[in-house]
Amino acid sequence: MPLRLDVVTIFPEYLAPLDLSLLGRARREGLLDVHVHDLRDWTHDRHRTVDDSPYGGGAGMVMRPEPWGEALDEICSSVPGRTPRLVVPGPGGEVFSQEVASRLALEEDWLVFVCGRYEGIDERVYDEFAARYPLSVLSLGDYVLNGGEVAVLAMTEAVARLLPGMVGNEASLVEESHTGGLLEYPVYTKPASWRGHEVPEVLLSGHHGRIAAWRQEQRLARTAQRRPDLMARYEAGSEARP
Ligand code: 6GU
Repeated sequence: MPLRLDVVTIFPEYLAPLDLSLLGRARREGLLDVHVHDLRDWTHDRHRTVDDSPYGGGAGMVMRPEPWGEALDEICSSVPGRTPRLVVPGPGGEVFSQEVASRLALEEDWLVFVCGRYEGIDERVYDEFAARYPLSVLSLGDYVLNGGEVAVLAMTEAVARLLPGMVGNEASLVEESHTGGLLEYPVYTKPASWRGHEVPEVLLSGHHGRIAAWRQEQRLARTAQRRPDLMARYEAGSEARP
């Protein structure tokens, strides 16, 4: 069964890249079944209004609950016998990591992405649907985007490449899983000398043991330099392991 993805947004054209490249291939190969919906299709006024000013005052606009309620009622009940997980992208969520991506790819068969805009969606929409469906709030990291659409693109790409049956992913995923929480080593190809920059000698040596040791050193040095947070976790982990 393909992984079904529904995306509800007021900017369906933002999701056009879902047809491209890796994601497009996953769709063509029948591993992904993507449905993008315009939230305004569930409004009933001539201006197709989806937002209003916040109760209690304050800046900006809040998405009204009624269009979300009708859209999610219809979409979430559209496949008889199946229940989706709702995914709400937002800076206030659990951080989306490789582990979360892997869990979604391996354990879920239907995700409904709820893309908020403006200052957010009326909280009662979450109260209503969290009581009826599993729901995850997921953040890309500690910065603020204008809406969930770009986050959906990032998350769906991270998930799609992990789907069982995605051709070409077997070898590269095994390699990735072997990096054990460290950053990747640097890679080089021909020519051996370019603009005065040389490929490290060890890589030309043909000595597989020395090459593997050099790559591991590079991983450790890079991780310590760029991601001290990952390095601390790696060191804690290697102490815990015998
Ligand atoms: Cl998932 N959504 C929005 N709106 N901003 C974000 C984010 C998500 N992740 C980081 N910033």
